[in-house]
Amino acid sequence: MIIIGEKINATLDAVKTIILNRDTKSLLDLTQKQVAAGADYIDVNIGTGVGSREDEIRSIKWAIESIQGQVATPLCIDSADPKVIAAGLETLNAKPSMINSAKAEKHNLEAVVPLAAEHDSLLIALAMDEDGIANMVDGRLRACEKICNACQKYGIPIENLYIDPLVMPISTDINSGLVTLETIVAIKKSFPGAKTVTGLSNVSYGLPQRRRLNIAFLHMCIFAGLDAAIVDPLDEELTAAIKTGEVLAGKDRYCRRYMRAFRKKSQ
Ligand code: THG
Repeated sequence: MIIIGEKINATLDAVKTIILNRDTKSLLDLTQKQVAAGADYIDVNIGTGVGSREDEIRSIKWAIESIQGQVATPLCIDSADPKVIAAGLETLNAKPSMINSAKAEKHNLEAVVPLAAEHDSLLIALAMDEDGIANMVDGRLRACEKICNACQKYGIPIENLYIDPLVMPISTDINSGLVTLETIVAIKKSFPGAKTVTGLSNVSYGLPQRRRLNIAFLHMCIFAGLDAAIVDPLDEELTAAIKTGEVLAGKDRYCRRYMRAFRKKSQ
């Protein structure tokens, strides 16, 4: 499982303050903690929701300039605005990198997929199109097909594509979790080589004891074939759950990672 550390996200008040104050030290601290905890990529989302596109472009440039050079771990540029993604990619001088995200809307695909090709970046794409997020698996798969076609058109190897099946709260639609799980299975079957990624925590929105649900859902997603997750790598329960889920699903040869993580620890 590829772990994408989610903690640099300007929707969180503390992170918003770091970005608005250009607090390089705290930004690096947040990055380095996630790296030490085992993050494979660091998601960088600087959209504070208060400023203009130009503000966001300045912020993404600052964040990437501050981090790269100090940290070898690759970055995942998280923005819905292709112009902000482009500015981030231009600032990045390290490879590989990851774009988060494109979606299956024609204009968005035409803007974002070529950026992944140009910068030889991995690409996260959301299983939603002009009609939004489909309630059922077949609708989400149609969005995936548009994404795969665009990748083919612009020469993105399918192995570089990470499709997000999208997760909606089960508190508003009890079938939400199931649809995500079935979409993961269907993506792996219909688009061989394509990878899957998701943020988990939406599933438990509005319910008590969210962490329990997130971890149970993580295990189900691993069984369904999830390749990467956008999570808090500092959450030890969750990172332990990745190890237990992967070893049980036959994804940890000789139980090696499980043994390394738990051998010396007490029950
Ligand atoms: N898919 C893709 N990208 C994504 C998401 C996704 N990027 C953003 C998001 N979802 C993943 N990132 C975060 C970052 C922080 C938190 C959750 C997801 C977080 N949430 C706390 C919680 O859930 O309890 C607190 C929320 C708050 O205080 O506002 O910390 O799904 N491709």
